[in-house]
Amino acid sequence: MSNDTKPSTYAVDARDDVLGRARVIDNDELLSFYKELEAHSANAFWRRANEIEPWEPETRYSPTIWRYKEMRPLVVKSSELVKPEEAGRRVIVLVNDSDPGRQNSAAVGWLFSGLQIMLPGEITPAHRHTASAQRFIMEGGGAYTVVDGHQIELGQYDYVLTPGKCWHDHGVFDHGQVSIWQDGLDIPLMNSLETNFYEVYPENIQKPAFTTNDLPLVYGNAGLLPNTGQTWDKPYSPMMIYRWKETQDALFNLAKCEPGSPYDGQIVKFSNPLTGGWAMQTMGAQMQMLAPGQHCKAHRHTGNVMYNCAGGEGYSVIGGKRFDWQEHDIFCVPSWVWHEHVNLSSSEQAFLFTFNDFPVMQALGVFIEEALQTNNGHQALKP
Ligand code: GTQ
Repeated sequence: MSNDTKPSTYAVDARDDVLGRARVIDNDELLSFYKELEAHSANAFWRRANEIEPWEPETRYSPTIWRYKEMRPLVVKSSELVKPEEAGRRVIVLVNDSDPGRQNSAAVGWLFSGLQIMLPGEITPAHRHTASAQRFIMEGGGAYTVVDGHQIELGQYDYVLTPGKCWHDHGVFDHGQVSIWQDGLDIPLMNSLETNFYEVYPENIQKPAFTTNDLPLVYGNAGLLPNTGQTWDKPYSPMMIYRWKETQDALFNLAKCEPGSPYDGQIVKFSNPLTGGWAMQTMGAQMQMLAPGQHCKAHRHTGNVMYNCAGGEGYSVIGGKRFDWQEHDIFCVPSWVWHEHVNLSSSEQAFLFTFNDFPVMQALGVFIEEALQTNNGHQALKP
């Protein structure tokens, strides 16, 4: 990890004492050479080489859990203190304390996440940005989003897209209920790439321009695509929303036929029905189901993941530490950290919704995965 104040400039790891790693022993002559370089906005590579090129990914993010019983009252409180029209979006951001600069507000890696609450009759003003967004509906009813003029109704445990550059606004109908969802955005990635633009819509909200729910009605019918000259040329899924009932049915159907993944149990990816790929370009999402009593094996991979428990109770061992979770709890697994999941119930399934930055890793050819080989595939718990 980079740290400019560290006096030693090389080799902290015994593995670095080999040809091909930086092993220069500083002397007075070198130290004054470094000063000379600094005066020219330059540095000697070997002073930082072993940090800049770690043996394996070194995440700066900590595994973190945000428990709903603690978060929900805070989210509700935000709805008493500010209006969404004042806040732009009334969102409580999930912050990873180990992100030192926090300039990107990352919950983990390239992923921003927050909890958004909407009361009956409220709206979030229409806007758009380069960053892509997705939402996992945690509670409520009678809520909707409008994406580029397509109005979509939101139900509990639905997964809904707001691809980058699309106009969007949300609301809850007067007859609806208090609605809370988890937002996930690629803001940290877009800001790091210095590509994030933001625009407000000329009116407070978009007028729905199509039949309500038209996109899922047209494109969301399990393998049945319109053959009526419809052409969809956007780089994201035309379905726009994935309903909980279909997602859950898919997992139960899968479980009738397949043993599932040793690391994830039964797992489905929310995919673009036209391509079979992820639903959006920069972020992916999945739903997994752990069988009663299932204790998965540990693996690790590049890419970052936010979890949201959509039913059941269990725990995950992440980087050797145990995190107990129940419905609505949110936690993260940073890049290249060992993790394994356990369903604590002997009679009920456990469901974990996840979103990730895997599409970026895969597009760049740097999605790397490894299974734990020792201890029968389970981590030793750290005290
Ligand atoms: O509505 O796209 O949680 O722009 C934070 C920033 C949601 C959104 C958030 C956003 C959005």
